[in-house]
Amino acid sequence: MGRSAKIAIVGCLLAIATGLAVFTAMAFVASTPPTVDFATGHRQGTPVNMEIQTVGTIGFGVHPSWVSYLTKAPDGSWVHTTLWDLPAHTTVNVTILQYDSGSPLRNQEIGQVTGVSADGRPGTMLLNGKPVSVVNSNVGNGVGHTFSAPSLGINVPLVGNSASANLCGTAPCTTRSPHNVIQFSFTTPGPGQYRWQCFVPCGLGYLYGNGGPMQTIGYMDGFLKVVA
Ligand SMILES: [Cu+2]
Repeated sequence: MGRSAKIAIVGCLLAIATGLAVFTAMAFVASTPPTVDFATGHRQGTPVNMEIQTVGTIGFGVHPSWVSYLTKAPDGSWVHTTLWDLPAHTTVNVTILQYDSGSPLRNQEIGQVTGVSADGRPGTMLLNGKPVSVVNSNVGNGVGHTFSAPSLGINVPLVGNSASANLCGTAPCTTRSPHNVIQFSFTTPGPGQYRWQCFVPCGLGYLYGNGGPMQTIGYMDGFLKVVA
């Protein structure tokens, strides 16, 4: 093989390697969900009002069959993400629209409401307007997901809808579909990154239900990015 042929082959290999590196980097950047900003422009002493939803199937993107959370941005649009910038030492009033079905919990402990309050009562959420402190998932429609932030002591069980109802299959869901409204408040700590996630093994089709969406930021886990 002549010298110029060798140079051409090396050049080709180098071009392929560079292409792969760029492709991998782009795929990584593109797969990181956006962060919804509730911190910029926040007036100190006022609460942050936040609306999120849980769906049984996201219905679009690379994993259309996966369960997911979505977040309503301050401009009113629904964003497929679980990452939020929040101001420190601030009351956050959360409304969760739960569009998924549920099942009995394997661990009854996560049927308890902890680390949040409703109507000034600690350890309480409002389920369709009624105060609830613990959910017995063995009756009714069970629990579909939880909103849990272990380092903040937060756990909120999200009661399911009847699986035989005509449940929403493509997000963002609207309140025309069957849903439960869960409301609670908590106070953000000082600046830092605080993991939150669902603790129901809801990753259907994955080992023990704990793979897939349970392991993927933007679906069943995310971060409270608390800023000063
Ligand atoms: Cu879940």
